[in-house]
Amino acid sequence: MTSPIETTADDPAIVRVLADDGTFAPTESAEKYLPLIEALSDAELETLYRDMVVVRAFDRQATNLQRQGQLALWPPSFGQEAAQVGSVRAARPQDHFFPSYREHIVCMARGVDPVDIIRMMRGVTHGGWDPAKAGNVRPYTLVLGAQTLHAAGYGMGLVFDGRTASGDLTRDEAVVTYYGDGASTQGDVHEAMVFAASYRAPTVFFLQNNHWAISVPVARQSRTPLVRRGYGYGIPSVRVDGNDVLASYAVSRAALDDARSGVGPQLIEALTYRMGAHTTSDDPTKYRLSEEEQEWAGRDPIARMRTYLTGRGATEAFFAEVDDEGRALADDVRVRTNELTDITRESMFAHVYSEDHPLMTQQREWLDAYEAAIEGS
Ligand SMILES: Cc1ncc(C[n+]2csc(CCOP(=O)(O)OP(=O)(O)O)c2C)c(N)n1
Ligand SMILES: [Mg+2]
Repeated sequence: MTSPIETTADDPAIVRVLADDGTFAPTESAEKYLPLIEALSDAELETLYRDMVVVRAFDRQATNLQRQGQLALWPPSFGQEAAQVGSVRAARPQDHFFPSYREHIVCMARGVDPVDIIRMMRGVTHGGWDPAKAGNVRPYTLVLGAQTLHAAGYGMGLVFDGRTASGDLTRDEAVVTYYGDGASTQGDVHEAMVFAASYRAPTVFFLQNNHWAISVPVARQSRTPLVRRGYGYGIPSVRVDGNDVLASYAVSRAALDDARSGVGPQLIEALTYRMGAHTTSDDPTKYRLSEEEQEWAGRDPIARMRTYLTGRGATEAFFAEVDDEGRALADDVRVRTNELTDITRESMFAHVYSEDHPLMTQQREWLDAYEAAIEGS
């Protein structure tokens, strides 16, 4: 069966800079972005690679910790590193992030302690982190698409408060929100796009099309390329190879700067692939073919960037140092996860209302009685 998702001449061609094998081969649609890539220093290019390697090591460690019973659940970012790293490194310090639940490197690159992500997936925190101390990254949202409304609203607030579109790129604020191909069907996302467009909110809708919404393939829930969902709202929309970190960086940089300059919201559809399971509760061998997985393994974002950097003269010593850094971070995360203490029983009630509340008192009493009954039985 052919895919029902047919592109037409009206659709933007995919922006790609690195071919699957890592050679520098920009597509025609990538040409206008090349100056942004040429402006990157060697150190900045190395950071893009380093981020991808480090988060993959972290992600593998977290998956193992779940398997060892240390975490309730883990949503892997395996395979989606380039889309995420490119976009977060394209942002400016004053920007704001409204992630979904898989954007581990977005959090880490902005200063979130990876153990704070672990804490959430272990179920030993009621919060997450303080966005003001963590690069303006808001906590994860597991309710599909809800974060896009928060991001649209935050962008509207920036407009109302005059914190954007002054013409100063170093100060004007912008917002990025991440969501998936499955979430793109959610009503919330469409409402967010209506409001963001109407108010010219400086919000970038970063859609990671990883081709699967748990066991549902993207082809089943859309008859058109997802990038077109932006057109109906008058939102400039672009399709990028999400496994190409340079392309992801460049389109994100341009979209964010357009957004903060007063153009209004932007949509980026990053074509990538969820190389692992949806979460540790999922078994993808039940619903997808290994041929497909193999095909995407050939487009691994890390291998691609490594080949590119090697061609530019990066040494084996550099790659070994980055691998060591990944291992050290994974070790540190394991040690600190094993040291985490369980949440106190009292904190279940303490953080619901700012003051004592009769409902909480009632529930605490109920639990006391229940536990006493169990002990007595
Ligand atoms: C409103 C809502 N409906 C359903 C779910 C259950 N659910 C969790 S993840 C998921 C699939 C999401 O797929 P996608 O948006 O493509 O993101 P991905 O997991 O692939 O990153 C579903 C249906 C949910 N969390 N929230
Ligand atoms: Mg998906």
